[in-house]
Amino acid sequence: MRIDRIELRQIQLPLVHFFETSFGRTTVRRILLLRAECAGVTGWGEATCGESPLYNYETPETAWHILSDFLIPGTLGRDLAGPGEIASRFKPIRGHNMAKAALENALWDIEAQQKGVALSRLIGGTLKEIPCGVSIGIQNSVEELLDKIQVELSAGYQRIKIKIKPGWDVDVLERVRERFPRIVLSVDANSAYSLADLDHLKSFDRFNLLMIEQPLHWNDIIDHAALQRELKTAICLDESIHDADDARKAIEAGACKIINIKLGRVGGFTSAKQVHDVCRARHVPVWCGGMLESGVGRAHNIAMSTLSGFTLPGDVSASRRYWREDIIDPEVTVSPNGTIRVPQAPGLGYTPSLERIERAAVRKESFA
Ligand code: OSB
Ligand code: MG
Repeated sequence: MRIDRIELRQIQLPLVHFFETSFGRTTVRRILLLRAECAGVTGWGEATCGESPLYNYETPETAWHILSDFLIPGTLGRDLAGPGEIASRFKPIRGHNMAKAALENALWDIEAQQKGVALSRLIGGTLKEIPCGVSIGIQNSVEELLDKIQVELSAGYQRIKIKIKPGWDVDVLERVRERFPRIVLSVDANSAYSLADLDHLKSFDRFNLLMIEQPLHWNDIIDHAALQRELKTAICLDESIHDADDARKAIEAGACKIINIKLGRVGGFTSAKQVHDVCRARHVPVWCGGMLESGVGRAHNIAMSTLSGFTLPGDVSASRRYWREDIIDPEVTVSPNGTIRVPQAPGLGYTPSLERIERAAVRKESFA
């Protein structure tokens, strides 16, 4: 495989509803899209960075820099054995996994089209339909949160995850459990607590949560292991897991019982499959996390979610929850049972609309 041309675009897309976590509120997404050409076949990738370096240190601007100054020059015109070679070739570049994933995942899209198979099948996925949950941000009031949960349950979603932070946690959970005593419910703290909050976090056990996601420091494994020893509720790690080795160490240390796999955070499909395999061998369930992706990243997440270890509903949900109009055709829809049917056409199985992408673009550069 030899890549002839790569284009980077930064697009700006307003969310239909703001999304708030313990680290802040997002109203407009700025997303870096990568388009690669290989002998007439086009593949797409998305860098899933936040607008500010709060979830991790990457932003659309750091990804642009790493891609345009290092990853793209190291890729164009070279003979590559396949998309997996991107991961090994750029291993010496430390971190910047979301930039790496944008490039590698576009090459997987190309290879799937060249082989005439669905991307899900190319990466070894078997599920034809994936179970879906939703991630609901911090709201202006508990009433608004309860209304939103009701809307998503009525749409069929199989699991509700709510964002929490100190001051928006136990009182909110009391009200949620009072109204919805039996729903499958998770919380995500995005690192808003420390071990000093141990007794407070232990009090969450009474809410019968499926998991508590990333309660402690964004790079920590050790303190999470100490916390997991004290909690009945399963800890799920998100921010702390960057590759398969992190997953192995976290599981061996007892830092979590579940792992959230995000393609961007771990650097693309090659690394994500390795994380999946480490977890599967140790009987640790995984699920696919989201980063408020556009349709391109969402399509990659759907393919990822078809691997057999993805036994829990992911944060992969319908396009309309995020965008007035998504940038792919058709948009992603969710069935009344809270599932997404996995496309079987070659490649992504969704077609990015170059016209809508160009309309949303605020920056563009081509490399050949
Ligand atoms: O921690 O899972 C997270 C969004 C932005 C940054 C971090 C996270 C999230 C989500 C949203 O939870 C999931 C989605 O709906 O895409
Ligand atoms: Mg998370």
